[in-house]
Amino acid sequence: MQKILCPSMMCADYASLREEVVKLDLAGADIFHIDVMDGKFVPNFGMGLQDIEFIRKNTCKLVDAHLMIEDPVDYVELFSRIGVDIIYIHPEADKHPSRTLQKIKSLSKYAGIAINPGTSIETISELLNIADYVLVMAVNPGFAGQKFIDFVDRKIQRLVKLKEEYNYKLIVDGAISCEKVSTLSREGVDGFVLGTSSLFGKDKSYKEIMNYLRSI
Ligand code: S6P
Ligand code: MG
Repeated sequence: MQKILCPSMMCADYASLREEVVKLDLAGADIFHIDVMDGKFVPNFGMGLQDIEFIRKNTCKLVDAHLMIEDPVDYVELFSRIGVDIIYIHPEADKHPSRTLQKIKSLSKYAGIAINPGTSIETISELLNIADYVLVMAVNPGFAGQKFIDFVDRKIQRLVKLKEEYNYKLIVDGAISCEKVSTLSREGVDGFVLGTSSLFGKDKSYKEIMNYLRSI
């Protein structure tokens, strides 16, 4: 199975963002992952609309927006307008997540749910009926460079099984090392958000790292 590799752009070097996007694109990135935070749903801020527009202009690959914001329904049109292809919302941050997912689909975008380590499958299972992508958080959202929370493994295994019934792509976000890519892809996870644990700030080029990740 071909792995879906998603560089986390908040970990990129902003001093040379255009070169970063081009290098990642040529290295084989599948989806540019953009973390959007409002300082309320998570205790951090980032990334902005200008960042997204800039990245969108410099690649033809898919771009996602991981909305770590409260009441995402108010903003999905805006993110759709600036050219994002996949919009992830946190059901924990939305009073009517199924309505928001339907709205994303009505804008001809892929609808995704991002679920926190402390969120159980039971509380979001109905949303699997309409989600194109499920983003499992292996860290509490808000920051790069954290440790993988081991109890999430069980939830990942259960979500792998449920894919057959609901037909979504399963992506894991947070503390994804090369070892995690290897074990989780063997278990049936489709894709990975790559940040400081595997891709950025290393001695090897993006191409070498992504080629290696595809080979394992
Ligand atoms: C976390 C965010 C993630 C991080 C990514 C960083 O709030 O949603 O997308 O950017 O996890 O990767 P790493 O390897 O530094 O944890
Ligand atoms: Mg993310």
